Amino acid sequence: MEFITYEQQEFVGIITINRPKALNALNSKVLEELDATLNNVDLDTTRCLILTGAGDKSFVAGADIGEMSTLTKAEGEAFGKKGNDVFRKLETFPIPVIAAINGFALGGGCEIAMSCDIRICSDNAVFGQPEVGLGITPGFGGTQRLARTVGVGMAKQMIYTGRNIKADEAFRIGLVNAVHTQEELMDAAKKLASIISCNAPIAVRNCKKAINDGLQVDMDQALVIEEKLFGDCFETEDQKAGMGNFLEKDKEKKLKVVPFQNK
Ligand code: DAK
Repeated sequence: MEFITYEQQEFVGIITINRPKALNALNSKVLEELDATLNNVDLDTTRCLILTGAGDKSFVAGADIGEMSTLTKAEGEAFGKKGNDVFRKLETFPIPVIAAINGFALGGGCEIAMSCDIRICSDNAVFGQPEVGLGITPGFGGTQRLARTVGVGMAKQMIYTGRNIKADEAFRIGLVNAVHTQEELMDAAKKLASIISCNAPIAVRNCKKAINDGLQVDMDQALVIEEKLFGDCFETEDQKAGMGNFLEKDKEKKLKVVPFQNK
């Protein structure tokens, strides 16, 4: 692939958007390659993904403004759909995805980060939805996901003003879970991914689905979703081993309940 690299480290897959000369801006090719990369993740051997950008300056500086500038209405719609489809694929991907945000996360960059389950960033990270300054609205889910992530008031302020915020403010408003130095960011992401990967994969997947699906409906329906996914864990090797180890008071095993089945 030209713009995406994929690396597997034990149960963790690391996807890097690799277009540093354009600050990893998302053109059609990047979106297509990202889609293909997700399609090729081996879900039998991968329990968590990390998404990051190449270089030390930018995670993703948005959709490619050069490519977008000449689009017709129909082409703009097709480009928007391509982005929305791949962002939604990330959001609903069966296993957790951690965004390791190593610099600019503007426009589509902020939006792709919000499609991930967990966001951590480096101290030089900058977030924003500058689209109104370009004469467009956030088009890859920004108006929806930012409001759900940081609350309506703060999302409206960021989107209407187009003002960028730095890492410390992103942390304060809950856009990211943690801020690390640039040097420490990837190790922190890998550590988090590794902790997640040591837990029962079926349970982790079902938690992601329960949280995501439950947020779309009212509480009564949400609890039904939770019940189903809770029930789904029973009779799995994970559940038998996890509870069995506890009852046997096998502390060694309790800390590391392996091997888990992955499906
Ligand atoms: N697109 C294309 N190229 C970009 C880019 C971008 N978004 N951001 C940076 N680059 C390129 C620059 O053109 C430059 O290329 P060369 O001139 O070297 O060839 C190179 O990356 C380095 O950038 P700078 O020289 O500008 O670097 P600085 O450190 O001075 O500034 C910056 C960094 C991030 C502050 C600045 O590059 C910047 O403001 N970039 C644009 C950020 C931005 O506005 N991002 C939001 C894009 S709009 C849609 C769906 C989604 C979207 C739209 C429609 N539909 C549903 C249709 C999404 C829209 C967006 O994301």
